[in-house]
Amino acid sequence: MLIVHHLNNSRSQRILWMLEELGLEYEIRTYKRNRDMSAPAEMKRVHPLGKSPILEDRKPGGDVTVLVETGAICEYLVGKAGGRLRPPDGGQDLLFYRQFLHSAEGSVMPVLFTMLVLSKVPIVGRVMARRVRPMLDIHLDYAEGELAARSWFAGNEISAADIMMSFPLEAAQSRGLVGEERPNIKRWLQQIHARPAYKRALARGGPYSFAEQS
Ligand SMILES: N[C@@H](CCC(=O)N[C@@H](CS)C(=O)NCC(=O)O)C(=O)O
Repeated sequence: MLIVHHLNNSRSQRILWMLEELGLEYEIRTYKRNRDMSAPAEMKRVHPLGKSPILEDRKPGGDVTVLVETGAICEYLVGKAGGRLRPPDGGQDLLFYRQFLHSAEGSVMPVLFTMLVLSKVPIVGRVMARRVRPMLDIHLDYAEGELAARSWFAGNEISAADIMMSFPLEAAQSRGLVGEERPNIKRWLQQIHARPAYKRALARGGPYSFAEQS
């Protein structure tokens, strides 16, 4: 049995979407962010990091696997589903897949998170956030160019790389950073939001403010 420990308005939304795309059965344990946006202490009872997402895989014999890191969880689920949502071996699509699967959390999210934290600090923080903005623009412009070349991040089929990239690009859009100058990111966001599996994940996970603007 798969159990997703799901924090509202968080990265775990991607795991719900991934599970819906794969048609795997799962249960959700829902947690609500504290006023300062941190995760509640109960999440630390499941894993010492206490961050979202956490996936538990409770095996029939009683063994339990506990996984953290969205990308690692996505790869685990791809493996469980016999390689679905992953391009075939040997081609360029698989290289794109690995690159975007990792760059979502490894490159784009750190810059976005830095901007978010700085923008909450009056005066000096906002000035610093404006300095970080060009670093984010590099990533957004790159994503725009890649999505101009093909329908999805790793070729002409959706993959787990798209699911990973959804959170940073939705967060960028909700901050007004995906305007008319980035039509391909806009089109891609509309594509993901139109998917039945994405909608099912939203219905099961509860309110998710980043999905509202495409
Ligand atoms: N790189 C990690 C980041 C995990 C993470 O920071 N999750 C956020 C939710 S979006 C969280 O739990 N924040 C609350 C906290 O740190 O207390 C992943 O992708 O799983």
